[in-house]
Amino acid sequence: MKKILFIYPNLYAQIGFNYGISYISGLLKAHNIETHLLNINEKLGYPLDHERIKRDVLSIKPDIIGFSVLTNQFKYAMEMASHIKQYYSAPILFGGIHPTMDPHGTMIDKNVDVICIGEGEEAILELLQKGAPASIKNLGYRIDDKIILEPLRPFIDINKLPFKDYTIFDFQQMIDAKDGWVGLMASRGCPFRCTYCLNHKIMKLYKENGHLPKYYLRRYSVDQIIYEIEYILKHYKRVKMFIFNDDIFTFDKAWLKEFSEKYREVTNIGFVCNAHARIFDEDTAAYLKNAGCKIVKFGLESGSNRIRKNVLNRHMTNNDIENAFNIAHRFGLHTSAFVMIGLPHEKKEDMLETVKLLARIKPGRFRWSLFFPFIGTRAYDIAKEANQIDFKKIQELDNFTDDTCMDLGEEENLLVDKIKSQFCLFVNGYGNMDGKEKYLSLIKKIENMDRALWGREKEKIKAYVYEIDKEMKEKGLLYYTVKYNPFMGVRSDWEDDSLSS
Ligand code: B12
Repeated sequence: MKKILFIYPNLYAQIGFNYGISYISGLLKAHNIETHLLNINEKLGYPLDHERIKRDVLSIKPDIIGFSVLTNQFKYAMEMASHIKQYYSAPILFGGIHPTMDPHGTMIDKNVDVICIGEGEEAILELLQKGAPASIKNLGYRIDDKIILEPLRPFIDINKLPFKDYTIFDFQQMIDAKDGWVGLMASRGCPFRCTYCLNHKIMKLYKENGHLPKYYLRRYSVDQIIYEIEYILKHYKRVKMFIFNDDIFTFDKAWLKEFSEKYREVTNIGFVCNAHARIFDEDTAAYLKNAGCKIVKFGLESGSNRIRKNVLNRHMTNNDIENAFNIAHRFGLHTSAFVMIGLPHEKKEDMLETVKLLARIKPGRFRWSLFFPFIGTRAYDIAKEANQIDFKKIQELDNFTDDTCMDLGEEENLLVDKIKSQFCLFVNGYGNMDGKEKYLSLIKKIENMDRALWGREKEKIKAYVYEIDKEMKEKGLLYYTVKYNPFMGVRSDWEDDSLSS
């Protein structure tokens, strides 16, 4: 029986269930292929330990080793591949989003024998059945020094795939490590083409191979998702929350209506999902509320229409955004807003428009990230053309929450650091929140600080803000404060700590 060993580098970043590996493993097992996984994650007890990996590889003796690689993890995948090549000769294959976004960049590394571009289920099955990559669609390989990229096959019919293989992961360990939060995906794809995301690139790649983008957005039937939820609740314990990672869970209203009726019948565990401000109405809010949605998340990304339009290719007005949040709040839904700072071409006034928009819509919580130029995306090209990427720093970052690799100029870089460190303060000060005066006077002081003074004062200011927040809490006034993780601001009137992640 053929045997594959998957390796999933997930180091120094958010713990995650890799849906891609679980779908592929489900299909391979259905074809009597043995699958194994090394989930390299220091938080789950498997740090980057090459000796341990060597012991596992030599005891499993796979016919092929398949890495699932995101861009932030590429450097670790390459490091592991170079170590493995010293003691094991089986072909090494890199699949996942990074090789899809940068196939040639991935093949530069001679330790990578084969790459998979796009969806891997059928390609990897064919490779394990045939034994060599030539003429297998979606694969890339080398002949002598020449890199050959085979054309892409159509998007897979996800409703025909065998059930996901949950057993390849220590899934109960992951549930407990994520405090009972379980990720699900009810669809693949997104109709929008935001420049910082992967979807526009995937659609372009498949279109260049004759596969129309309209076939990209696919959804599982409601019954399939309900079956999966029942499977998880039957086989695993301590599940507190389901989180749908679909780009837009609310895209199809008929589907959502059916889901909202059937979901309540199988569980009263809450769920979290992504919606879209331009396609969010009262029906959608009602279906979510009825189904037991605990948090509905919206991508705002920037409060500047100039940046949204010219840099992010996101066509919505602040009005669209405010309407969506008002509807959600009217239906008693807890909202979450995603925003980014340090965006290409972003100026002080753009960053403050993001702060002011948050202060106006008053989401239940907001989560900020530092723009990361992912290779292969349009936003990467925009940032590169503007000479705003620090290419040394980009290699060092493991996620897009700790630090930025963008260089927007000294004044903007300093403001990015100030807002990143005191996002809640800026929203509290720029909004018509209860204690705005105190917050605003502090903001004005901060805005006038040069980098040296800011560096000296940063920690003192943290302590001072803590004192103001405490006072606000005692008076029962409304303000935002950092909660659950260091890049999330939560409204002070939000009490339900079960929604921690
Ligand atoms: C689910 C999800 C997560 C999950 C799990 C991620 C994972 N797979 O590792 C969690 C919540 C943990 C997560 C965390 C993060 N994520 Co995330 N996440 C997603 C999301 C929403 C869906 C990905 C997915 O599961 N798709 C469905 C599956 C079936 O498709 P797939 O993963 O692409 O797998 C298919 C192919 O790629 C291929 N394939 C995949 N692996 C392999 C392996 C082999 C051997 C082969 C042959 C083929 C193959 O076949 C699979 C089946 O067809 C995407 C957005 C999106 N729409 O894609 C962002 C995304 C993948 N995340 C992203 C990022 C940046 C992160 C974080 C760094 C964010 C942070 N917090 O800082 C962390 C880091 C996690 C890490 N691993 O280090 C970026 C990645 C960009 C890039 N170029 O790398 C994306 C694309 C978001 C974006 N819009 O840019 N994420």
